[in-house]
Amino acid sequence: GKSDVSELAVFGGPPAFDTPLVTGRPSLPARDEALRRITASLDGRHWTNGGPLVAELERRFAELTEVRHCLAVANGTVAIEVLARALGLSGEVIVPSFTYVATAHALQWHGITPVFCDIDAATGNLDPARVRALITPRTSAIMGVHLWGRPCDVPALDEIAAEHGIPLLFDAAHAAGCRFRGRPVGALGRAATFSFHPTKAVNSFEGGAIVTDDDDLADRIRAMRNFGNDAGTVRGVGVNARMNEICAAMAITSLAHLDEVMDANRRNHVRYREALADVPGLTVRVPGPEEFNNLQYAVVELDEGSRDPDDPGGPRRDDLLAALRAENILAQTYFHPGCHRLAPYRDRPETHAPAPLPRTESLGRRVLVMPTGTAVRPDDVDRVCDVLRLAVRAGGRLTAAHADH
Ligand code: T4K
Repeated sequence: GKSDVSELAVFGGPPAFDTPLVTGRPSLPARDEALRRITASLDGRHWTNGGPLVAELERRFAELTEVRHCLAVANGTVAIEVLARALGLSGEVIVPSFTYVATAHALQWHGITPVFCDIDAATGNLDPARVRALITPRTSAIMGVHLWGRPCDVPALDEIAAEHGIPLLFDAAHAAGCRFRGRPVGALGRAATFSFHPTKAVNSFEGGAIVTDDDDLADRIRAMRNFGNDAGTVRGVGVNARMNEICAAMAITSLAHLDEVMDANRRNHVRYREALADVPGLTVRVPGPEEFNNLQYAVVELDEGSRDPDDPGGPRRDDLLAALRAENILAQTYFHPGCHRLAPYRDRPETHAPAPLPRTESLGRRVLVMPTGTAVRPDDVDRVCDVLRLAVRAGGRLTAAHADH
């Protein structure tokens, strides 16, 4: 690993990695097992429309999530869309701005206004006090995001939803395998949606799921993802939001090896924490006391002071990001600058004017989401941390250097 600031690629040294070390590289813990299931499906010639593998995936995921129903769909975005339609949501839904834009677009796509709510900086999740302040007669639901797998403050959000007689929903895209007070996060709220995108702990090329204990809601979702048709019973309008069998084969295999992926994530997370413990101004975000986190997101946070653009000495996130990328370390800045700053929301005051979002904006400027997963080895993590340590030590010189790039 690098040991002197002058070795940094941003100052002309050779990059730490010859090929890009990527945040989001999918884990593939059991390639041959996946291929066996895929081959069997090809030979079985039942490739979608309620095939045996989707049924098996739904059974396994419902069991893992300790819910009565799991409805597998094409991806985590359409999962939110179908859930919103099945619940008949309209008007406004309160969501965090500090999330991936899919959460907002899935609602906006159906004419529902996402009302962006600020977060509790300590958790990155919806701040219940801010949620309460944003409820209007047009609010039809609250959708929390278990951001980076960290469960929301469910009891507080539940109380607000109950007071107003509206459903509490969760976008649990990051949180497969995560638990809150011992319970799987999918069992919390009226319903939850998951993503099985390659960047997630459970992946299926493309895929998603909606989980709920509500029998009638499950029936409506089962029909709506299949043109309104639930095994011959037509229940009105629907679309094709189905998951195909090949994706189900991948999801089943990924789910069967989720513990291995979480173990690899944990090994890397421990390494990030140990290797960065002595680096001033950086903190590796850690799970809360009441949760089990799949650690699919390894998040390094710059302390508040260090983001001051006028502080010549302190490291700034964008400087560290440039230094990392010069080394072929493709850290991400999830989720900066926040959905409320993205088109079309930035030009639509009704989505965020009610309240400024200072904590969303502050956290978004101070986080680096680092490479992890089974494709990243602990000694890769050590080399990444050597670069971070030297980049922080370079301080203001880094700003000057990368400004030239
Ligand atoms: N709700 C939340 C809170 C979400 O975070 C997401 C998705 C959703 C809902 C919607 O679920 P899906 O409809 O996606 O199932 C990536 C993912 O595309 C996105 O699924 C994910 N959240 C988001 C947080 O991350 P980008 O814009 O960063 O994608 P991209 O193409 O830059 O990929 C990220 C990195 O991963 C790249 O550096 C390369 C690497 N990668 C990616 C893919 C797809 C691979 O190495 N192999 C791959 O196959 O959004």
